[in-house]
Amino acid sequence: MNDTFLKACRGEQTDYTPIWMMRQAGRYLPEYQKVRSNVTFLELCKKPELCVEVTLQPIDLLGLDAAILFSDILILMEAMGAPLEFHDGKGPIFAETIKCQADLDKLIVPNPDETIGFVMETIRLLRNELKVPLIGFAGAPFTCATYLIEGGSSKVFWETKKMMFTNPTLFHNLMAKITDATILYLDAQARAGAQALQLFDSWAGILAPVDFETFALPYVQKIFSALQKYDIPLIYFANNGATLLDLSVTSGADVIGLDWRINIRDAIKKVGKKAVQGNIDPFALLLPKDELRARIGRLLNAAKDAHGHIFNLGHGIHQFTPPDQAKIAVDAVHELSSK
Ligand code: 1CP
Repeated sequence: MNDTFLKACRGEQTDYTPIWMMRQAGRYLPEYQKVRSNVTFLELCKKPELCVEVTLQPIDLLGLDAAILFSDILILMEAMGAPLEFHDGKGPIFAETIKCQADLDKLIVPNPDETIGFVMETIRLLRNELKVPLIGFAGAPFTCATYLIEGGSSKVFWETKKMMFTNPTLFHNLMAKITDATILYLDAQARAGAQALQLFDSWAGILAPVDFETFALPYVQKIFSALQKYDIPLIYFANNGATLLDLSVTSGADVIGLDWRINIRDAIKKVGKKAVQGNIDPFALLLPKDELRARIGRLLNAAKDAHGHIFNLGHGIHQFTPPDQAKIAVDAVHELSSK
């Protein structure tokens, strides 16, 4: 068992810097496209054998140090009772958005083992196969709430901010319900065998620090506090979160994910005795080999005083990234960091 990733999360010495990539299983891999050509995305998410197959694809192809469960943050929202569709090229659609307390009352806090047991089944199957640690995940409540309020992806988040500022009670009630569901869900993932848990807060960066502190952070803290009993690394990734870093450090996570917009050396000073995960620009994978390796070398050097560094991209790998370039990055991290 390669436990380099888990050691780095705990701030222990490692022989080299471990690497995994957000969204490492997915559309940039022809092997994923092949599986996906026979099923819709939601069908794929609900078939454990196929989820196992696509989770393993990048591990074997690229030689990564951790696997992330193949699923989606919105699977839990569907289990809460929000009808979900994925349209190719358009992303997720929730036809019934949350506009008032009556809409929210229709959502339930599901028992994950009963409603989305396929996720836990995927975890159990993966643990039999994997020789690297398995990361489970969920969306952070704020990010999940934006999809339920907007009805899908958004650029301006008008409806979300309108609810925050004109009906804060409703907004907090929604956040509390998603939080309760997320705690049960991540608890079930941990019991099924997830060896680390990450909260993806993809849209936290649209918030002013004061609003992040009021409307989003308390719910992240509640989730991490409920999961402390498992003694597995907890990772918080707030995308576009450089201006929220002082607050994110108080989230209760053991590992702070960093996007590429922040200098990792500056971030490490703020993070103190916690591990950091990140943070090369996903588009830097397009650099010519020598330049990519040099850039990775500089990043490793800049992170050398971290209390644990897990190399990652600053956000998900882009769907048009050549897999060979991702492999160059993995090899470079391993070679240039080995002691
Ligand atoms: O067409 C396809 O095959 C679907 C593309 C796809 C994939 C491969 C989607 C649709 N989701 C996923 C898998 C996925 N999603 C994983 C597991 C794969 C891995 O990491 O290896 C994970 C962790 C997620 C998490 C996720 N889903 C996030 C948070 C991370 C991030 O990238 O910010 C978000 C915001 C989603 C929502 C989502 N799922 C899919 C789409 C197109 C979207 C919308 C994104 C947006 O609003 O911009």
